[in-house]
Amino acid sequence: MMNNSGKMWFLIGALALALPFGGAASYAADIQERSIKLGIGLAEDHPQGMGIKRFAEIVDKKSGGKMKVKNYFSGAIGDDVKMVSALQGGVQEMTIPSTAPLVGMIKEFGIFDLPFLFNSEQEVDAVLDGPFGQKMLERLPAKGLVGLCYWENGFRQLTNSRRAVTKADDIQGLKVRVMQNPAYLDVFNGLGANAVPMAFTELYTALETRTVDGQENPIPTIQSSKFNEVQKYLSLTRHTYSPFAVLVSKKFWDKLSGDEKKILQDACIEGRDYERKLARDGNARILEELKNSGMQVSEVPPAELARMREKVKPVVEKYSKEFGEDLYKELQAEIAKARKS
Ligand code: KDG
Repeated sequence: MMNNSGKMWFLIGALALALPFGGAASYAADIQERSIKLGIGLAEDHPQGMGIKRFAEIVDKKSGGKMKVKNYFSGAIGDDVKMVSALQGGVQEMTIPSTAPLVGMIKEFGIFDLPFLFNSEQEVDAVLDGPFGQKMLERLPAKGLVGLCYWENGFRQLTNSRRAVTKADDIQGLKVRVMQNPAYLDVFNGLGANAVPMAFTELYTALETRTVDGQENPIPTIQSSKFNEVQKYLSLTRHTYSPFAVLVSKKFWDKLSGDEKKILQDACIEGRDYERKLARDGNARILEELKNSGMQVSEVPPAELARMREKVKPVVEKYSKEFGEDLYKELQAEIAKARKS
């Protein structure tokens, strides 16, 4: 039978072992066996795919192996809209959609879909990880969801199979797939395209069969979804920054202890920093690989980007009113603050 001093050294030993990995010991013992179904629409080799693998490792380590995250990639358990409603129904625990499809539930999230808002990732991080981004996440519990933090989808670029787009007018008449989101529809119709709303899981086939001429997504998605196989032209428009929202089912969240919630919250932040770095470090390399794979990559001159901005001004005015002038002004103020810093 171990005497007291023996017990004391055993405890210190256990703590010393656990602490470097931010192990379970650092999260008191209020952790139960949990299985967490996490589904995404993107592929395993996308920064988001690699991010959720890292997220699962972190949760496993911090919970001493009790909280198990089971990952599903490439829309295996549904598209964004389907998975979000699965969370609301409590039949799935987590998903990480772009914020764009969330506007069907909370229209104010559309504020992130307005074009040409951000000039840099630094501005994005300051706004999303700051009070404005947090305030937006606080709108989710009323819809049966809990938003932990934002990961990076990225600045969106236009691709198509018909012609190089180097001028604003080159977009005229192109049939372009957009996310199921009214602002994206109006923006691309405003640019002269024929915008077609469609779930991400249907996009590759629609491009391959030429049901649509083009689409717009960040560079890591163009590669991991192999759009270069069915799209010849890539134009670096950076027209909209698209965030991912890391979501948890509120039905599941409300069952968790404070320690379990903290594990998921901390893992979201660590996973975020890992995923953003992967996405940003990868952009230049992937662009070279897309060029080498036969894609014709075009820069769009600042004067032509300014013409595109001008063309979508009425759309920005319409939606800034719809989402709320105060909210829009607050966002502009946060961006201006970040731009100065
Ligand atoms: O499920 C994948 C989507 O979340 C993400 O790729 C969204 O950017 C997106 C798109 O174009 O649908």
